[in-house]
Amino acid sequence: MSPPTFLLTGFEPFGGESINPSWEVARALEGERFGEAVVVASRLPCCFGDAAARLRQLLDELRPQWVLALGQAAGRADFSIERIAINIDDARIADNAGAQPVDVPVVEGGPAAFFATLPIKAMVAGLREAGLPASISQTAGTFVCNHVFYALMHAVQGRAGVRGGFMHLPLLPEQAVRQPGLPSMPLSTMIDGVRLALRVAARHRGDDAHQAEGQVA
Ligand code: PCA
Repeated sequence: MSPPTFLLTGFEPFGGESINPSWEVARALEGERFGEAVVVASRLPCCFGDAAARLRQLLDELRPQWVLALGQAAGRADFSIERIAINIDDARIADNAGAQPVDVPVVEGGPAAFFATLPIKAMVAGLREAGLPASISQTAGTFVCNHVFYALMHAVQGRAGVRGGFMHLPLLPEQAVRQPGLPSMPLSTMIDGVRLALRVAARHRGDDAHQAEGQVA
């Protein structure tokens, strides 16, 4: 029997950038093993529709047991683990194919939202214990990252034992140097943190950790 798969996706660059930390991290972890689990990395286009279609194809081909999608979030300063995917595309900028949907559902007729099913609080706790800054985010935005996160959670609902989630990463220093004031994190730190988060997720059994990670508006 083939080993259980941990699918790790990243995105191609977008918004005028020439690099996207999410793909740099994913490809660095390709082939790593956590106990039984082996990481398969894949790069998604930053395009509404195509990104979700590619992800669904990967889910059908690989039948992964865990899925973590990664994305870049300029302005975020830590490992930002998303709690909730919402059924809306509302693009402030065009995607890489020039599409800019406004108030279009990701899945026509789908539920308003899905929660991540990876142990997100245990992942945050594990990162902090290792001295890496991490938090739960209550919104993945309404661009292609949320689109993929929603498509993922919609696709794996009802697939027994499959756990999915999304993590946003800060800019790389080489990106932030052109955008003064925005936080950044070195690639090696991002790789260490995502590796740790995958290990926590692959080992976790039972309910997620119980600790407050909410926000007061
Ligand atoms: N970040 C974008 C899309 C691709 C990416 O890496 C987002 O947050 O929606």
